[in-house]
Amino acid sequence: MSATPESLTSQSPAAVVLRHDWRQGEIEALFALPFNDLLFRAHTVHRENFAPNTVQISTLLSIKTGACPEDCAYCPQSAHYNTGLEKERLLDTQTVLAAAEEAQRSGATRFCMGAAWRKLHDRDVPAMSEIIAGVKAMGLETCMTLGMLTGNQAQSLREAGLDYYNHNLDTSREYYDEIISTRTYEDRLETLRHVRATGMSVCSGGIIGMGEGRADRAGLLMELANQPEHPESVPINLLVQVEGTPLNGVEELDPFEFVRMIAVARIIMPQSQVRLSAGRENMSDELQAMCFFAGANSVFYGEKLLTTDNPEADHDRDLFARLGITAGDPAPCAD
Ligand code: SAM
Ligand code: DTB
Ligand code: SF4
Repeated sequence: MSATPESLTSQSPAAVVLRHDWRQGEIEALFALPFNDLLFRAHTVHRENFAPNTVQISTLLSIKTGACPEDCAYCPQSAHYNTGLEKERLLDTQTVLAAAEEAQRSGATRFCMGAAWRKLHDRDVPAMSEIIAGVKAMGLETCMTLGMLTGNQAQSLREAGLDYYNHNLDTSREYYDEIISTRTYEDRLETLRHVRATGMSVCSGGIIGMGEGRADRAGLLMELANQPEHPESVPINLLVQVEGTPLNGVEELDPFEFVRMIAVARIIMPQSQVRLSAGRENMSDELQAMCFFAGANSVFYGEKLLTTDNPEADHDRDLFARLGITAGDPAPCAD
């Protein structure tokens, strides 16, 4: 396969080939395209694979907040940094179910629950299973992010009804050590393999705007696309800078580079949901519209992410209306 961008994706939906052998240079060549060319290509791929005006909405809830033993340099929940965050114990099932009901009433179709844990402990599996079963019974899709999982734990969560497990690679292999020292890249890949082995859907992406270079952004996407199967959901987070974390004050990313990241993700993982994730609070409506054009078809919806702010639900409803976007499940087009 040549490294010229023209040869990288197929032209018609029937012939879409999901590649798992991307090379760094090919992905960097996509990033380097003139902006309009890149957007045109990404949007074409988007239309070939998804209804172009449908965006899936997920609502997040932090079910266990703060005091995390990991040292992720971006994270307000790490016990290594003083961010003034109020820690909370694991929420009880009824509190989580009440929040899920509220999310469903405001239109979310997936409920994502996050815990500030390095890894899931076996003692917490029954509580997680009870929560999953309760949320699932409401007719919502379920997603959890609880840190590292063993194979048996992944299987238990799957049996309880978990649809998605979120576990991010966060950045490129090369830049990773600048960001986290308490968990390896290989640890993350291992958890993803355990999740995949159960048949659950994988949600995995990363964060940009952490001072990394374009090669790292390309490297992250290459790792994601070169998994044996593409993650069904790929969250692209823009760093939310939080006072007290080591990354607070890092140079801000050029907004067009964020759009490029979405576009390249769309081209190389044509049938994955690409989620415009954290960081929307600092994005203009116009920038978000550009991300939807470039292939983003999922967002986090509701006033809060895990611990930081997200746009008001009313604002998002209004933005969707102005753009003619409908909230719904952008299942890959069959034809
Ligand atoms: N503790 C678990 C773990 O890290 O595996 C799950 C929760 S953790 C908060 C989930 C993800 O949130 C992280 O992998 C990271 O990608 C994202 N995240 C955390 N802090 C962020 C920030 N300040 N800006 C953008 N994304 C962030
Ligand atoms: C993901 O990729 N982004 C979400 C979700 N998965 C769990 C979390 C964003 C967290 C932003 C910082 C915070 O609110 O604490
Ligand atoms: Fe802990 Fe997850 Fe935050 Fe890392 S990202 S410090 S593992 S809560």
